[in-house]
Amino acid sequence: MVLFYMFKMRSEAMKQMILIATTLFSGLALAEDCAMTIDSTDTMQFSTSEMVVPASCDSYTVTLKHTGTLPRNIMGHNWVLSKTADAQAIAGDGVGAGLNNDYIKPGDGRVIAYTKVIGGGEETSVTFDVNALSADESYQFFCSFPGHIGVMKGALKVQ
Ligand SMILES: [Cu+2]
Repeated sequence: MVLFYMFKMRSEAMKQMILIATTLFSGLALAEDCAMTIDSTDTMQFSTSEMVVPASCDSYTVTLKHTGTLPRNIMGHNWVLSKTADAQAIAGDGVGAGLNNDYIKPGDGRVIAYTKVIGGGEETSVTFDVNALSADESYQFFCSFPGHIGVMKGALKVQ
């Protein structure tokens, strides 16, 4: 009888533990879905050319890492989000704005979100409102460091 009790208690405890583990894991998975990390390199590359933002997220956080070693004034990168149709013009105006403005024209209303420009070994992040985006619109993410948008760009979808 005592043995049976012990067994029963152990299996109850095990059930509790599994329940807690499952709850923790699903909480983590939800948080992961509304955030993403993207790497950038000394060879002027982003680690992905497509990003998908779940429409179920209220906000979405992009963390940009620079895995290289070159300084931000030589091989700096940022992560900028806009409608695809606006990207080239934003990058063009960004050249004139300079590094002090992270190569983004101050107050540029076409920019949906952007990070500061970082150099090798650094990381930064930006959080934006997903409700302001539309699943029907074509969005592009890119780096506005002069000359980088040619290769450092990709599509961002909301779905
Ligand atoms: Cu860049």
